[in-house]
Amino acid sequence: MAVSEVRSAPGDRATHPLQRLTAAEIRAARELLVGHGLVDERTRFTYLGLVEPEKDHVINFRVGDQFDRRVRAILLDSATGVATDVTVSLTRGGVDARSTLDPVRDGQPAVMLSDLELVDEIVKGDEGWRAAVRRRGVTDFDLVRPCPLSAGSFGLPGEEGRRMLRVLSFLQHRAEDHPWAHPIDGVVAYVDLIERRVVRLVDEAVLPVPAEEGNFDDPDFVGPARTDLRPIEIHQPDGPSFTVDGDEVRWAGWRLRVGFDAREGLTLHQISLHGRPVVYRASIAEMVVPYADPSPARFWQNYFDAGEYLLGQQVTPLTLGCDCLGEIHYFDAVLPTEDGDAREVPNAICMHEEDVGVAWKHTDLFTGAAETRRQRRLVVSTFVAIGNYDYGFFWYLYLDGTIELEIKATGVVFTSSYVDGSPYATQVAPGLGAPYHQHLFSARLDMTVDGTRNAVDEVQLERLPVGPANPYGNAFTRRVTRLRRESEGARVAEPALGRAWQVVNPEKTNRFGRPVAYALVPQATPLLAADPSASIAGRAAFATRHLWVTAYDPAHRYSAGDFPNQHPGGGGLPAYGAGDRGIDGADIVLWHTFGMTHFPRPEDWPVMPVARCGFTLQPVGFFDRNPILDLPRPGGNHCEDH
Ligand SMILES: [Cu+2]
Repeated sequence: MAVSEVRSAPGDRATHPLQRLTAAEIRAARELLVGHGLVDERTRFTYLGLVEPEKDHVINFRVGDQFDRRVRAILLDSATGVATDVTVSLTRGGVDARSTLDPVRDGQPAVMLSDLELVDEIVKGDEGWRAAVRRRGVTDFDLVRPCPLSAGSFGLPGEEGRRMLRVLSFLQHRAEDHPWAHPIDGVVAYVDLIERRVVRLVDEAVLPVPAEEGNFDDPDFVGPARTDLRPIEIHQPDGPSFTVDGDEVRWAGWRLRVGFDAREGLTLHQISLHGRPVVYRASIAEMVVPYADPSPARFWQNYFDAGEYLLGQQVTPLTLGCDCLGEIHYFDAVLPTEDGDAREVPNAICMHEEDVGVAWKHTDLFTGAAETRRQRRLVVSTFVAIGNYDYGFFWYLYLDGTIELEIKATGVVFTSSYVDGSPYATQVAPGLGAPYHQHLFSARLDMTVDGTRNAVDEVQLERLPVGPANPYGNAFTRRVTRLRRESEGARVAEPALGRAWQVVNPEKTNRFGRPVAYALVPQATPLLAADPSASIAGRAAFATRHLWVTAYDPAHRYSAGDFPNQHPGGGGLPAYGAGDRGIDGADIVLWHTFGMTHFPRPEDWPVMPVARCGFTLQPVGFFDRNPILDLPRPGGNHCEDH
């Protein structure tokens, strides 16, 4: 294979195979697609991203080695609705793969940012919708905010093969009034985005539009700011302890690469500690927000925020002193536009180190020793704003080898009119409801614990029965079960037994002759609540198990499949595991479902205090002893004599 400079980007050539796409490369990809007759003025880029080279190639990469820069683009013909999935090589200037989506079998490309304007135009031009909204006392349509909501797949008559959205609308009292306070409930427009018309109007219960405003950013609404909080300032007089070279970060023995994708948002790559690999690639591969209310106006509400709304495209710039405190390093994000151009989001990723209290401590009864060491973590974070909600993705690397992902959910809850006694919503303001829902995330953890040959042991508490070997009934032990095939790798957490999953390397042992391991410790939060027969149970099958383990396949990237938008179901997990491949001593990927089942509280209105969920990866016999004995005694003001 001939390898040359990246076309139209000389001097801007990537120096690592996982380096994030530059604006020049995105534009070069567009030119290449135009040159091959795949793009014209009707074409919309619903996705464009780096195709990562083979894992072996990346792991064995040495500075100066040549590599192929490849890009995947999902193109939509806005006039016909025909979608094309193309992979091109910027290096070789050729089209490597190209296929047309079958909208019935394959699903639809993601919802686009421009669909917000499109649905506004379509519903406001529809006489039926205007009449239904008027019946609810709304006459100034300029103050109505229709929302482009993903349609799902329910086998409803006339919907097959259409590219659709369902539209619920909200009212503003004026331009700066937050519309979420005023849902225009009972009216749903089912919109065909290609024919650009309302194909069906649900005009159900006529409910009053809640009137009370919820303007958390208006001093007149919230009252004067409190004055009892004195400043907290973070100083690192000698600067932070990390170094950054392009996308590569080193901190306290850790080394990793930061990535950013239009769909997954923040990704971490080649995470290693003291030169020993732990995770090859970590990302949020999917997330879904299913709602509980079976009423005609909202039974269909299930949003795949990654696969349908593209987490990365919704990233927001971060501000020093507000979003991030201390000595910050920012990474900008470069994203494709719908025209195939590039746009930059400044300060999209924030990185800093944090003191997080005591790392270890002991005051000894006999020796009089009194020792304390302090813990720190490296924080790599990003925030996305998807309609009403905001999500923060916070990856933490700790000195002791722990890796943690914490998701912070905030923003504004989705709202409805509140009907007294509703079993599906909380009243948060007069006549205003916040419907029950779940936020279910799927982390894809491509593990490389001391190498690519890994296996998974399920470990949990086992109580032992009273008997000759346990006469006093106190005995308990640790049960270890090796998961040998993909069918055995689909597991549910068992919090009462402390069930966790250890990724072991059977070829690498610690000083006790035991395989080194990293454990996935789940929070064991509720799984998908919908009935197994529900449409969403097939479309978000990943959310019916806390753990899936699959044999590595570079094409297996997304927990609900490549195109969850309007997909009929069965994509992603468990289809990836249908071959029931061996996972014992193989290159494996862990997929972990976690999240929040949200029964909103009155305190979640009008803007929701951050709610958290996540998981940890913890070394288990990866080291031979406490790996942070070498932390220095704290200096400065921390630990003075009393
Ligand atoms: Cu919520």
